[in-house]
Amino acid sequence: MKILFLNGPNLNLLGQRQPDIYGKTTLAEIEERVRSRAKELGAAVDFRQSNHEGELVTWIQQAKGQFDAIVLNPAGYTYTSVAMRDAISAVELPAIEIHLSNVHAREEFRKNTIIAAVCCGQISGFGAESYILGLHAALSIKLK
Ligand code: CA2
Repeated sequence: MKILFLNGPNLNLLGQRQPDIYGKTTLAEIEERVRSRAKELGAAVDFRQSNHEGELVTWIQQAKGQFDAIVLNPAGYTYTSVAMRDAISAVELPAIEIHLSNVHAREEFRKNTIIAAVCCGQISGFGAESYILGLHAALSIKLK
């Protein structure tokens, strides 16, 4: 079981700015936690971050045949990227949308994800643990 983790714009800043909203854990530390749990569960993970929409779209397209599922935190692109949404639809792999913060308890615009409709489900509000829950969700979908 191979799972692709994708992270959208500004998530490279995690742990350095706005710790009140996004926590003190860096993206590298989250990756380490995901890798460790995945190893225990017998899964392989690839963990990537980009600030560029096109690069994220290309990675989604290339996932076909390479990965069994995609777990993604689209960050700011959650609300704007028709291109990412179309790529997820086209690639026909199970995808899970994750967020560190509870996007439903914040500004109104953060409730309007355009990515969630092409995903199996959404995990939001558990901080770094959202990534581990995303890993579990991806594994449970494939075992169905
Ligand atoms: O809660 C999440 O995971 C978000 O996807 C994070 C996005 C935000 O636009 C979404 O509504 C919810 C923002 C990512 C920016 O990350 C930063 C990290 C540290 C400092 C500044 C931004």
